[in-house]
Amino acid sequence: MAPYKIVMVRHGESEWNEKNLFCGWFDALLSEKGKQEAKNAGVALKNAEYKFDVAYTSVLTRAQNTLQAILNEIGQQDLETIKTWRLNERHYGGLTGLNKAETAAKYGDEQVAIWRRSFDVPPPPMEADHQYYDNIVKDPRYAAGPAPDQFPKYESLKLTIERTLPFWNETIVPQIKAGKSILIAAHGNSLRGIVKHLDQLSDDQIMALNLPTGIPFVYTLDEDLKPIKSLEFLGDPETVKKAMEAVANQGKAK
Ligand code: DG2
Repeated sequence: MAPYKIVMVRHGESEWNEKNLFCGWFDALLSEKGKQEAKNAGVALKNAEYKFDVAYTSVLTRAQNTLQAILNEIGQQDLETIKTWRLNERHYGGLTGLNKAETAAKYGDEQVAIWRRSFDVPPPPMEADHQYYDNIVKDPRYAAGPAPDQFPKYESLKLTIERTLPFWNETIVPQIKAGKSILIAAHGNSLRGIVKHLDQLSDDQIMALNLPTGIPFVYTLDEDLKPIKSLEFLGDPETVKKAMEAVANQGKAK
């Protein structure tokens, strides 16, 4: 049945992306621009005549609403959808809620680049007195997991991959191999983890990848799930390039 195709998309711009705040597991909603980006993602998939058998998303509203907007556009409103915390954004720990540019002004561009893009240096932990600690830890959507003793207080990309990949391997891969057409709507860093795995990128190479909001991308995979084509965006290359640069620049002091 190979080659297989799988489509992924980072959610549209969130209200916290718009304000340039570290978001992580905080449940920010889509901004007006983000809603439009999600709709546009659906139009791009419709124009490319995509239909899906199953969709996967995180338990966070910005990813779910992006997925729903896409499904509405392609006429698959009722598509089977599996939601899991394992596709959540990486947990930004004590940085959650801080402005990225202001944090760079305080700690330096280099330190913020390490927090945002290093493979295994985590952000500082979210302590129990953090403004958003209860909001996240006591959220009933996490009753089904992660277990309290495994509930993250922070995550590096490495730690994010350690909880995303089991879901990829155990749930998504069998569906790909069964020939199912799959759409994943998730987050900048949970998707960077999947890209790193698929393309076997080194810990250094993955640092340079910044995924834009709301632009779907396609992987074409051989029978061993090795990429034949990687990261093919359904968008104008110049727009994609500018959107990626804009994401990279969010962590720089203005
Ligand atoms: C962003 C990613 O996550 O931030 O948590 O602030 O994809 O859910 O908007 P998303 C956040 P960066 O790692 O790009 O700073």
